[in-house]
Amino acid sequence: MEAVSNAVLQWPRGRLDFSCGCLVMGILNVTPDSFSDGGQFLDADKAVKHGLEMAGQGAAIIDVGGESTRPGAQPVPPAEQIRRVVPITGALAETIDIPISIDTHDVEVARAALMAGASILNDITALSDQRMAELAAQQQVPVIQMHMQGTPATMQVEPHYDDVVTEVRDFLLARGERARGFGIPKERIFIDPGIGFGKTLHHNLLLLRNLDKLVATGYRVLVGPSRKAFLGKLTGKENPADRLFGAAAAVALCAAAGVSIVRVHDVGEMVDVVKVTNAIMKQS
Ligand code: PMM
Repeated sequence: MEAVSNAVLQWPRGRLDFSCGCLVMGILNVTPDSFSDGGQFLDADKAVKHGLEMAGQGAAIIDVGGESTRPGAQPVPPAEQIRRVVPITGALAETIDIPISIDTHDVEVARAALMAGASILNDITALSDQRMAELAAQQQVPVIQMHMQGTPATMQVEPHYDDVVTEVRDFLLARGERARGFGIPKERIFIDPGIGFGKTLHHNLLLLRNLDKLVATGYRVLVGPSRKAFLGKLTGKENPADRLFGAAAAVALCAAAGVSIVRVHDVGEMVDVVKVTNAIMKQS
């Protein structure tokens, strides 16, 4: 399959340089209830400060979200998400020159965040609402399309696949084609296997073991293993904040497998992990 050839992704409102390998996206959850950092950044000043801190630590993108998607989470109305994310997105966009992505599947939230200065759409429903695809095409912004089985409210109730790697890859390929049909060029489409979204430990491990199959689609790949439950199951660390070294192992593997972006909480540490892995992978 034809790969995205150029190392620099440029669009009217942003730029990402993949020439050194994998880049780090820093997570900024403006929510009371995210599993890993819920409640920490609800205060706008604290959230902006944390965003600036992550940019200073070497994040290439800041991902702002106003709705928790942890297992069992209920949807947050768009107006409340907008209230949470727009001031922070605006303040960050004025101060830092790295792109800001908006983590939402609601088109009103996406539109408001783009107006405030975000320039990437991160949609865990892979543009299920076609107005999201139309918005991305019209605004000429990159999109992240993630795989999920079910919805956050139900996804961890007995997830089932006959062949998780093939099913996730085929879904993402189909969504990639669909997005291109809306006029979004291939180089602006990222695909994401959705670690922890309707997946058992075994499913997550198989997906991470077979990242080369996603990379081989020719789409750029994003992976979000940070602090997730599968790391707790493997290490016995119940507190998500204690899963740093587990996440580091997964992040190194992602970078070695040719993943373009890792979505993480612990930016400073993961930037080091990625720098070392990228350098090793570049040697010939
Ligand atoms: N994970 C979470 C939220 N948004 N977006 C993408 N593209 N990929 C992910 O894996 C992903 C996401 C849940 O984690 P969080 O509550 O720590 O943000």
